[in-house]
Amino acid sequence: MFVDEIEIFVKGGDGGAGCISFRREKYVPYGGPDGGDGGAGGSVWLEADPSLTTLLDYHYKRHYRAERGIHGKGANRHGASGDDLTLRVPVGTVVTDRDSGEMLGDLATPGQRLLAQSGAPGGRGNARFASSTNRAPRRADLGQPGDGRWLRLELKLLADVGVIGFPNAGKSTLVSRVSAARPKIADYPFTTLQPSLGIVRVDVDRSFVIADLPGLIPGAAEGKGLGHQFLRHTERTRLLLHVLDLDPQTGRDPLDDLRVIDEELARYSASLAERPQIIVPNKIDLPEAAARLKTVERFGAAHDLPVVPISAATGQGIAELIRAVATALESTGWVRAAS
Ligand SMILES: Nc1nc2c(ncn2[C@@H]2O[C@H](COP(=O)(O)OP(=O)(O)OP(=O)(O)O)[C@@H](O)[C@H]2O)c(=O)[nH]1
Ligand SMILES: [Mg+2]
Repeated sequence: MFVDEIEIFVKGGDGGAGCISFRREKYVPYGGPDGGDGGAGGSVWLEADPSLTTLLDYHYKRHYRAERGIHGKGANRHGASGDDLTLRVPVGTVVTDRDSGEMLGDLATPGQRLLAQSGAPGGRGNARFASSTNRAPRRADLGQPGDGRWLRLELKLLADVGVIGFPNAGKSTLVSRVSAARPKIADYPFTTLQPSLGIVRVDVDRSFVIADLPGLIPGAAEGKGLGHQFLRHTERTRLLLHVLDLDPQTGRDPLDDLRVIDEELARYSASLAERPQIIVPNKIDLPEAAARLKTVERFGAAHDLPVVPISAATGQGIAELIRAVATALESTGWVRAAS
C-alpha cells in the first residue's frame, strides 16, 4: 500500500503557576490572600484539511507544542489559558500513539478534528488555600508541565483505478511501467502478496492513483487464493483494468479468464460487478498472442466493451491505455489534481 508516513512530537502547553499574593488596602491590615490561578496550557489538535495531499510539511518540522498558560496574578486575577495549536493534515490520515501503538483516530472526513494532546492545568493561587485555620496561606501550585508524546501519522491513499486479473497476467509489470511504484514481478503466480499503489501522471495537471492487486482465481470470493481479502480495496475504485494473459502457455482461454473473474467480482459484491472496466489484453509482444487477441477484440466489439491491448513488457499500447483511463475517469466525474 502506498503510505506516506511520519512521526511527530506533540506537547500540550504548560500550565501557568498560581500566584501568592495578599490584598493590600489602606487602613485594612492583614488583607486576605488574593493570588489568582494560573491559566491552563493550550492543547494540540489535528484537523483533516481537504486541500492537503501529503504529509510533506511534517518531514521538515517534527516538534510541536501548544502555548503555555499565563501565571496567575494578585487581586484574584487568573492567568489566561494558552492558545490551542491546530495541525492540518490530509484527509485519510490515520493517527496512532507511537509508543503504545494505540490507534487514536482516522481523520477520514474533511474538517474532522482529533485531540492529540491536551494542555496541562494551571496551578491554584493562594486564594484557594485559605481556610478557617490558615487565613494567610503562603502556598500556591506551580503549573503542571505539559505532557508530550510521539504520534505516528500515516496517510492512506485510495485508488481511483484497480488492476485485476489472474495471477501472472502482468498486473505488476503494468503498474511498474505507468507509475513510480515498484511491485515485485516474477514468472510465478501470486508474486504480489500485498496491494501497492502508484500515481500515474496523465498530463501536467491530472493524475490518478492505480492499485496493483494480488491475482484472483476462481473461488476468490469464498477466500481461495489471496484475492479475496484484497477485493475490498477495489470497492472504492472508480474503474477496473481487467488484465488478460494472452500467453498461450497458460493453457487457459482469455475469454474464459474474463468471465471467471467477473463472476468472482459479482459473487463478492454486486456494485463491484457493475464497476466500469477496460479490458487490457497483455503480452501482445508474444508472436502466439495475435490469434488470442483477435477473439478478445471481437468479443469486446460484440459487447460494446472497451479493449486496449498492451505489452506491459515493451510498453506498446501503454500511452493509449493511460488516455483511455483518463477519458473513462472523466466520464465518472473524477477530478484529481496532479501531485
Ligand atoms: N512477454 C511478456 N511477458 C510479460 C508481459 N508482462 C508481464 N510479463 C511477464 O509475466 C510474468 C508475470 O508478471 P507480473 O507482473 O508479476 O504478473 P502479476 O499479474 O502481477 O502476477 P501476480 O502478482 O502473481 O498476480 C513475469 O515474468 C513478467 O515478466 C508482457 O507484456 N510480455
Ligand atoms: Mg503482481
